[in-house]
Amino acid sequence: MSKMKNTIDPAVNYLLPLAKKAGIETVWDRFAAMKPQCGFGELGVCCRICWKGPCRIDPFGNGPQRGICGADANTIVARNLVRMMAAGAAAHSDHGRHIALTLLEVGEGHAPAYRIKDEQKLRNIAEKLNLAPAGKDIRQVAKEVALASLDDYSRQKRSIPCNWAKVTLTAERVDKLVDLGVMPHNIDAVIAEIMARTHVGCDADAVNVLLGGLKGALADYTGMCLSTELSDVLFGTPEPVVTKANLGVLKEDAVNIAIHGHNPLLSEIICDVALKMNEEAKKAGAKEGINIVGICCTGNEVMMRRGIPLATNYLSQEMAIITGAVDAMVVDVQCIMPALTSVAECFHTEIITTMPENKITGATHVEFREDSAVDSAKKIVEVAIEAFKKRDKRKVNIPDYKQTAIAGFSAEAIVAALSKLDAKDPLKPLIDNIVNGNIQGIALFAGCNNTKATQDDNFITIAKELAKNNVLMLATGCGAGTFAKTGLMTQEATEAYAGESLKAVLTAIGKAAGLNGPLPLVLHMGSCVDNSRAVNVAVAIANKLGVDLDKLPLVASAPELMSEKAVAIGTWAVTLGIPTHIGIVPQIMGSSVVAEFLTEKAKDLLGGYFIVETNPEQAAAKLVAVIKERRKGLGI
Ligand code: NFS
Ligand code: SF4
Repeated sequence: MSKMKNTIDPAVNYLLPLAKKAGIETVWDRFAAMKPQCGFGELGVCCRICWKGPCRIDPFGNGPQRGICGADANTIVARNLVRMMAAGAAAHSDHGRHIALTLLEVGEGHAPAYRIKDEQKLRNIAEKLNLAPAGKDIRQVAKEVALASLDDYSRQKRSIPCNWAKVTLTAERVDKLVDLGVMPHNIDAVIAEIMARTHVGCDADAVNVLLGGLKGALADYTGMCLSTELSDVLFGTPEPVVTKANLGVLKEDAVNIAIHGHNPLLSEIICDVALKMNEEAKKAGAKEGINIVGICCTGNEVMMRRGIPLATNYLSQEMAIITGAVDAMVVDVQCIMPALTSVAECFHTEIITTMPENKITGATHVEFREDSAVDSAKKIVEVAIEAFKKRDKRKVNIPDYKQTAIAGFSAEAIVAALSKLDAKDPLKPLIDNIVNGNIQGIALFAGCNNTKATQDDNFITIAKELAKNNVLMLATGCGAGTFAKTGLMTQEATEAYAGESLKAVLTAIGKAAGLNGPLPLVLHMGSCVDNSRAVNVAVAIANKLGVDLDKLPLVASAPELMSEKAVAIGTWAVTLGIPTHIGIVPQIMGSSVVAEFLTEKAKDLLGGYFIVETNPEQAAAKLVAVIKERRKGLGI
């Protein structure tokens, strides 16, 4: 059997042999050392929920079929899975809570580093949340919106749905979710409920456990939705911006600061502060001053809002350090490999942790607090400049690979572009083109990279195939990183890969919007929490067509997913009625009940369902078939 390639990223392929020569271990070495991975774990049939265990179910039927307490494979698999959803929801919604609390501080006048950048958006949100903002002072509106968002973390009445879930979905979907008993009333309570019901000796009915998981996934949606929208209020709603992506964005003559993680509260301030500290960097010998680059979702956030170039996505984060040119890598929360500090030991690079609840042994910790954000940011930039002075020029190997990427397609930006074609009814041109078949459907690419797949390959293969089939594509998270690095977020990619009718529509919109050519082939919608932006667009289309989300020719794909957050996102997408492809075999196959529920029964119950397909060509074919089926259902 031929060995699977690690990656198709040329910058990574340039650096990997150098890492090997220098004896630096990377994620791919550790993956190889981990093989074969545990078969019980792969199937999800290993239980460590209590200390009578670990228990594992024999998938071949010869050994134990029940754990010591009597839990069977279905219970064990379901419990393991929904605990992942709870963790994903916790991660996203904790991020959301920080943003909402900061907005509250701004409203109360206590957070001098932050301000309301998009007042109109804040008022629109207040309107949506029925807070009657007209005539109110903007700080008062900020306070009320923040409190209404924080209510989604504290409401005790189970019969009242979360504000953000209720106001951002179609009415029909809200009713369905309430009827099914999966509408969250309180993000934190729902996460706690999942932990409680999966404690030893509680919920043992796999389908009931899964329904609890769906509620958790919707809590995840709620948290990310408020996180995205309130981030726009504080930092601005993204608009199209041209920038670059891949490791070639690092500069030999600059202090390179990589910002990595997820929460824009810190990275935004670092960007502001760095601009003012350019002279200090130059004094230290960096002719080009300070060069900020992004990694993972922090990278997406600052790319969307500021055009900061993206260095790389999840699986190649170590590679940024291996260039020898990163002076500081500043991390906050989520998707930060603990390996970074060991790689950094071989270089001068400072790994700077910033969150009290996210430290890494061997890193420098500079605590970040919203009330002293500017001081923390200054300290971080100073550490980077000091590190730059210690950089060993002989170890610098910046791969000469970077691509142009157009980012910044918030729902508002898409509507603004469309309104150039029809100012009164901006969605009309899009819907007309979906109805007449010029656009066959819409696909949202999301999620991570995973060592189990060749990095970036699934995304690119599927996207090129969908493009040929005239599918409009959106992307977030590390998937967006892939497309940015590979040049698919360009006008040239549209010319090269889009089917004729898709190309014509993208060209008409692009030209009307003053882009002097088509929109890019894949529209960059932002970080993973920004998946809610795609829901905004879908809900607007559904409402205009007078149908629910599960009727739209809309699909999602996370071809290289790995994180608990991605599991939560995929599950809410399904719960909202969206057929969702995953390209990695999920750790649920040890339970027929769970596998069947998620890939088949969910379709009757919710309209959405999971499609598991590891082969990208076949995945693309399946997604195209689903889109055709949905079109047929709509009679178009
Ligand atoms: Ni999403 Fe972003 Fe990337 Fe996956 Fe991690 S960075 S939040 S979880 S790996 S896409
Ligand atoms: Fe084993 Fe049951 Fe304990 Fe799980 S909860 S470890 S199946 S005894």
